[in-house]
Amino acid sequence: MSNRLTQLSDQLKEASLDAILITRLTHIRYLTGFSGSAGILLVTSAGRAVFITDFRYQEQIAGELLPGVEGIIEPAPYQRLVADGIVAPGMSVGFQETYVTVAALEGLKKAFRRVKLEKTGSMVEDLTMIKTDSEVASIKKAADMAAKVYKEILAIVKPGMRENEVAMEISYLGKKFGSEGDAFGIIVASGARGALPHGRASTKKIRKGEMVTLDFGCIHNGFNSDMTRTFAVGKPNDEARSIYDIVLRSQIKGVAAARAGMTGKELDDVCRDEIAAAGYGAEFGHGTGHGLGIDVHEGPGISFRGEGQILKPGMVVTIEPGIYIPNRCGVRIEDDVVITGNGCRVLTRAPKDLIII
Ligand SMILES: [Mn+2]
Repeated sequence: MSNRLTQLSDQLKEASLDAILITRLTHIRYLTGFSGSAGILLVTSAGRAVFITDFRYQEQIAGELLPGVEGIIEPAPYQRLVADGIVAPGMSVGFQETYVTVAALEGLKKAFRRVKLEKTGSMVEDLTMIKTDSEVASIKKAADMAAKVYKEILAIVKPGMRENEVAMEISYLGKKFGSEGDAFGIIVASGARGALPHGRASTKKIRKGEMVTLDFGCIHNGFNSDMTRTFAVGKPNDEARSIYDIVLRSQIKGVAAARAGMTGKELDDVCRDEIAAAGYGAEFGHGTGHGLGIDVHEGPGISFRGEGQILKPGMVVTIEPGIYIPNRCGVRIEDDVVITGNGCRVLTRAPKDLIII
């Protein structure tokens, strides 16, 4: 049985639960190795891990499931757990209320009669937040792929190209360099669209003199990277250049400050204070960053709400301040970093000084 499953069983005992039902696919992959897109996992406090999926994955589970995980092919997984006596009346079984739909919960209640269903909060997330060295290595690999994509894309973007054409090139290059796919919908926001923090690539053409913000990530072993860079196509105007310098200073300060023991809010303050001091506090309306791993957005939150989120060694977080001027332009710079014993190590190895192509 893997270390993670053992830790989860221990947490179940602490929470006085007999088992936990895991339905979030990224968590299932994390705990079992299964990379397919359907299945449920039941982990018991006694250390049993039962994964149930359907016929389509019969061959796949033989190759993928980690040692100690039992694989079952069954179209009615909840009924099967009851029929096999793995879930029985009187047991308390946890479920992931953040990801279970109302309809799924109703089905679960019907199948698990006289079973006490309990919410589990962030039980699995608390495990995934602290990365092992090999998990950090996977994120680093995904970050290296993204950095390589960025280097190549700078030679491809030309005035007149559409944002979604740039997004397609990013996606293609990522896969060429070994990525399992796009970590999320690629953001390409040029000119005035740069003021949209999550401006998905559109059909807008990139024009000379505009700033372009790219936000994308690669995937390795199910672990994501997430990077943002803003560059200029031809000489940018003074305003764009000036907010670039402020965001860069803020981002560099954040990376220099990040360390174990500080809260997400304290790290957010470091970046936010720099931008506010330059007079753009109101134009930085989002958090400074987020945890990163099997999900693109995980704990801890690096934001004004992150008071209770304490940074610990092994956490991987993003540091991504930005300034957005409505109808004119925007700049964001984002690195992935791993929190270490005495600071942090930057995983995103790509230039941050303003590049003008
Ligand atoms: Mn991000």
